[in-house]
Amino acid sequence: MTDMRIARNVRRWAPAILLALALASVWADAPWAQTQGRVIYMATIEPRGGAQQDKEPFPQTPLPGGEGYRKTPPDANGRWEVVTYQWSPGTIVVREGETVTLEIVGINGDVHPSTIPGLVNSFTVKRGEITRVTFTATKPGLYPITCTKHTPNMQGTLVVLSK
Ligand SMILES: [Cu+2]
Repeated sequence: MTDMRIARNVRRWAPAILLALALASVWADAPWAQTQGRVIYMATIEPRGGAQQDKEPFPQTPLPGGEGYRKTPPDANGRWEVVTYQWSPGTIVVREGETVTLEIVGINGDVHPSTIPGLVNSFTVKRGEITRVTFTATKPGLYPITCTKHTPNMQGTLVVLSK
């Protein structure tokens, strides 16, 4: 090949190659490229409550240990609060043999190191990010979806229905 012919070939194919690269990068970021099977959308949430000390005295009974519950005594204005962390939804249902992707967005709590024993070894959900967990539910039963930081109660239930 002469230099002229090489130059002509580059000019001929460059637009098609650039277009293919652009499409590949778009497809790689698309949600359907990163999920398999049915997608179940979840979030980490933080229900919060509280009251004024003069209307509703601060309950002195301690909550169970771990980071799953937090109760703050009355502040300078007499307001006390209680918070916890949860999966939303707390119960998800899949069929035996079904492949699903949990797409979890971190809303509350900076980080949630988590596991679904027997199905998913470990995954981490961070605030402001999406975590996708794909698995095939091979065996019917009830599986806890456990955050190992917000113990004892940040635990959901995965129900695998038998065929
Ligand atoms: Cu957590």
